[in-house]
Amino acid sequence: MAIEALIFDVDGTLADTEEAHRVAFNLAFERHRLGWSWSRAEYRHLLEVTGGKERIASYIDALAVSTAERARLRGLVPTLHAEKTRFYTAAVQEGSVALREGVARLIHEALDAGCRLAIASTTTAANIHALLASTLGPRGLDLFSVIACGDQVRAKKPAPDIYRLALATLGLQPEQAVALEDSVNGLRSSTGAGLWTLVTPTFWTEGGDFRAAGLVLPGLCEPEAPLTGEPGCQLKTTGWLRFEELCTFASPPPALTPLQALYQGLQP
Ligand code: XBP
Ligand code: MG
Repeated sequence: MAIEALIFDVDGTLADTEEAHRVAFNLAFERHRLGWSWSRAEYRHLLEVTGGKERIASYIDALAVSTAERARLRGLVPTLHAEKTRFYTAAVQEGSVALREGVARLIHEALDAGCRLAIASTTTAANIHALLASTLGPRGLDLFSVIACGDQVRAKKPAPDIYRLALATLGLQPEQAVALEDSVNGLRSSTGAGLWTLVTPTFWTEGGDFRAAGLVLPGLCEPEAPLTGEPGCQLKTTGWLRFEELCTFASPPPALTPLQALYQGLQP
């Protein structure tokens, strides 16, 4: 079945955003004089919880504080997260976050081939709009037919809900689309929705159990900076992943019947 849509995760897949998120969280904590500051190592662990509000709440639940203090801190979560989102979108709008290598190229190859684009992300619409506008220009948002994100679903990744919402809104079956992810939570979500998934891990997610992925690559890469050892290791034609080859991975041509194989073998 032909691939009719690419469904992109955002954080870690479209762009390596988690350092900017980490800094924004810490700025919000500082603004509220909480004395919290998430290190890179701590944040890498905290990323096991998807969703910024849920991440702050899980951090609070692990604090050694009284029940009353925990309740007070829990009451701050929406305000803290809104503040964090303001810091994050401001940083993105200043151009501090770039798309990962090969993402813009793959997006335009897919569009040129008549393939639609969608997003399935845990982050907020505000963050996505800021990122697409700052990296793909004022019409960046218009390149995507569907943006499924944040609180649109009750159960966030690794639940499959956000990918199911994206597929339903696209009007497609899982076999007609491909998911692109960076994390184990994301992979569990996309495969839970029945999607063949390409995983391109980052520092924040590398070393995860990606066995359910259809393909794992360090990145999409570019002609001028091809993947080491490619083509020939996993890729067949070029040292960067082209839309056409991605489709052959996700939706391989049907196996030849014995007669077809015989006939093909007879071709000069
Ligand atoms: C990754 C997440 C998000 C971001 C922070 O989302 O889990 O929570 O870490 O963004 P994705 P928010 O599904 O795009 O990988 O604070 O807006 O949640
Ligand atoms: Mg991600």
